[in-house]
Amino acid sequence: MIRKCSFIFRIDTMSTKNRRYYLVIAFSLLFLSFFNTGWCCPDGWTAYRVSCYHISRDSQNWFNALKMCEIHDSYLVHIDNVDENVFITHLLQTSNTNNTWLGATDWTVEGTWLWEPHGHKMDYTNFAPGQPNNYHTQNCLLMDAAHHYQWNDLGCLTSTRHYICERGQNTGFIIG
Ligand SMILES: [Ca+2]
Ligand SMILES: [Ca+2]
Repeated sequence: MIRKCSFIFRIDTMSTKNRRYYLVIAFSLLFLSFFNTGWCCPDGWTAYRVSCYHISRDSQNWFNALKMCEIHDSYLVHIDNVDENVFITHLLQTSNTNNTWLGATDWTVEGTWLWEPHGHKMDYTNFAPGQPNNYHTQNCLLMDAAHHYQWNDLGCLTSTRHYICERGQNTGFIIG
């Protein structure tokens, strides 16, 4: 279910000049809500900056996690900067989730990590000391409490973990 957002304007009590002024503001806000940040996430998703995040209740291998996020109109989470990394860490801690798949692999070139599924360059990293180590061929990315919520590479198919899906805000924005 999509959360509904509403606001009230009492334009009937305004002068013509003020009415015009407030209508310009209202339409500007409406425009920004569609093309910028928006204000709402669907039920069960947590808003942070321009995105909504959902921690899975199930555990899957990395590929199934990627697919499940796609089915739900989202993608396996990308962490683009330290602020988002702190937010995701806090999300895990407050939900008592020990670890989560992140949406990156070095499947194409060993040691070159990209955000999937479109292969976006990884500008920010937070690997734990000694990781990634590609132990017995590890090509998928995990954030893990056992590594103080830093990142570790893990086998994509041989491990099942919780996962976080990310989607942009605005989807399903309704005024009423
Ligand atoms: Ca690897
Ligand atoms: Ca590893």
